[in-house]
Amino acid sequence: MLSDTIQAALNVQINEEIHSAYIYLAMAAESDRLGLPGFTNWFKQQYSEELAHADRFFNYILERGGEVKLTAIEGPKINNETPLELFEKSLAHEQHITSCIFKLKDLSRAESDHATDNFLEWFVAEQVEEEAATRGVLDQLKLVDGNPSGLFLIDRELGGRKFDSTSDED
Ligand code: OFO
Repeated sequence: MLSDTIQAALNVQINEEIHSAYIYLAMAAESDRLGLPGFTNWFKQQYSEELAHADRFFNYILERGGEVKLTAIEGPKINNETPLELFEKSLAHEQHITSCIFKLKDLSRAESDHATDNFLEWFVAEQVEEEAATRGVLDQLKLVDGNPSGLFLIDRELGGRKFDSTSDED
């Protein structure tokens, strides 16, 4: 049985994950506007991954006999960004999500909810991966410094990303 406090916090995280998906979907559209199909693909894969994260929280709440309470999703604030800005914002956003996960961890420990604490372990590891992948692309973008040939090569590389929903499982 989930406490009301933990249940509310997990529901907030469903909103955070769908909000993340929404942000990456906006970034995919922005990349398409920039004529970068590989970036568009990368953000679309990221969008799918975030929806899978939301699903994990959804399923966990139900598994614990809790109640899912969905709330309004804030609109993404993406407008006329450069590729570099898109990845700077992505990294800042992932760092925000990491802090959300850490706060949830602290809360589950404070409430002695060992099951939730254990459930969140997957997300702790996932956030390390998400930040590293995003930082990797950001570093490459800084290196090419807007050079069109460099951007072309990065775009080609990002076009190869494919989200594997089965690898998102335990
Ligand atoms: Fe990007 O990890 Fe979920 O939000």
